[in-house]
Amino acid sequence: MSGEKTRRPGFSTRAIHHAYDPYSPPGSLTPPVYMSSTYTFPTVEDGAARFAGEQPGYVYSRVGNPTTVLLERRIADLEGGEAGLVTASGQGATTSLLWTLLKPGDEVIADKTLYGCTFGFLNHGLAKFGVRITHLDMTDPRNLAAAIGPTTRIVFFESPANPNMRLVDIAAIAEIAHRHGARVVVDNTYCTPFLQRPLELGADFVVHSATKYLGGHGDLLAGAIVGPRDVLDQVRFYGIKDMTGAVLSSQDAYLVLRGLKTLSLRMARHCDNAQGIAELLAEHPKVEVVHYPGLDSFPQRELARRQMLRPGGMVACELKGGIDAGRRFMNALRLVTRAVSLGDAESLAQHPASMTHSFYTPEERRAHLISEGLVRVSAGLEDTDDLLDDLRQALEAA
Ligand code: 4LM
Repeated sequence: MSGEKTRRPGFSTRAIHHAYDPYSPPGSLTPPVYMSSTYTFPTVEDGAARFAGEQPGYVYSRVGNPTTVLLERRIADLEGGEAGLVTASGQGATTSLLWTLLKPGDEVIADKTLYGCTFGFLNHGLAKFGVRITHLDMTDPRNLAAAIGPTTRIVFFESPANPNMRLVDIAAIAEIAHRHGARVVVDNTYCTPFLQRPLELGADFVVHSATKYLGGHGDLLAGAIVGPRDVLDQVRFYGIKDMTGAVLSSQDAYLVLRGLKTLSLRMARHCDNAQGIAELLAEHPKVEVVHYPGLDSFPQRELARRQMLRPGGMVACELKGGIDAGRRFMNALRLVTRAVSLGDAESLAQHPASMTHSFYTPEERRAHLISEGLVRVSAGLEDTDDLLDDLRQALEAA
């Protein structure tokens, strides 16, 4: 039509509509869940052509299913990447990608603080097969510039880091890594593409635990990778098909598609609740320190403003009485629920040193900046006042 501009739809619209036509027969408003492990070939020749990649179409759900492919397209679109790939868990995303990209003799440089099982995979998994793992404090990009070498293939980090909320300057790290021919992988689980889009800042790959905010309801495990199509094809046809088999089921893919529809609304509420929680904790006499990018006291506040839309839904703190006070505090919680994981409707509290980061030895936790007394709270979607009342009474009991 004359004069009509084509404007790219906004984030929330794309999270609901991208890559699905509800008018396609039979006119189902929501996308169907394809529950089929395998697909038919009209002739042997057609089957051979599909296996050879010469004919479009599905062959077997370990390498693709229409429901999981829709989710892949939607997550890739939201992250601003060329292609997406979904996996059975966040762990499946990281392992499938790195098994594909690395070989013995390569080096991975990772930030000091990583989710416990990612740390375990690198140091107890990849290292066993001749990949060198180096941990650096990437909050200062100069540390990467000093350490990166000719065998460095991958630079890997989370921002904010789980559980201590340290931020990494994605653009600065990507610039250094690319100068040396290394690829940058960012675990964007804590932010989701609604709050932070690492590919737009120069990263090469994003990985997710879609178990968390993307799914959003604590009822599934899922993961995702976003990046260049040629590499993700290798991850699909080698990393997942042959190495990990970490395939997402179509039913769980459907649930993540459903979760994505409300992602922007939920993230806004998670951020509101986390800000309220962080401010309450910061003012409380029993609290030693609060780590939350939305507080003026947060040392990397300026970087948070630059690369995150809002400060996110995760808060970490330490009580004045150390881990004993932290245990009393967590055991006194009534509404905030004691559990690992994050990004659910329910607010969750956990103790990283004895739970999510117990894969590290106590010495490793010290070296990797994970304090024994740290308490982690995932702000849920409840009414802020109810959460604050619960935290206040638990702090009194601590
Ligand atoms: C937790 N986290 O912290 P699956 N990347 C990040 C994560 O936080 C996690 C994964 C990957 C927690 C689980 C118990 C930054 C998980 C791994 O759990 O495999 O979907 O994601 O509480």
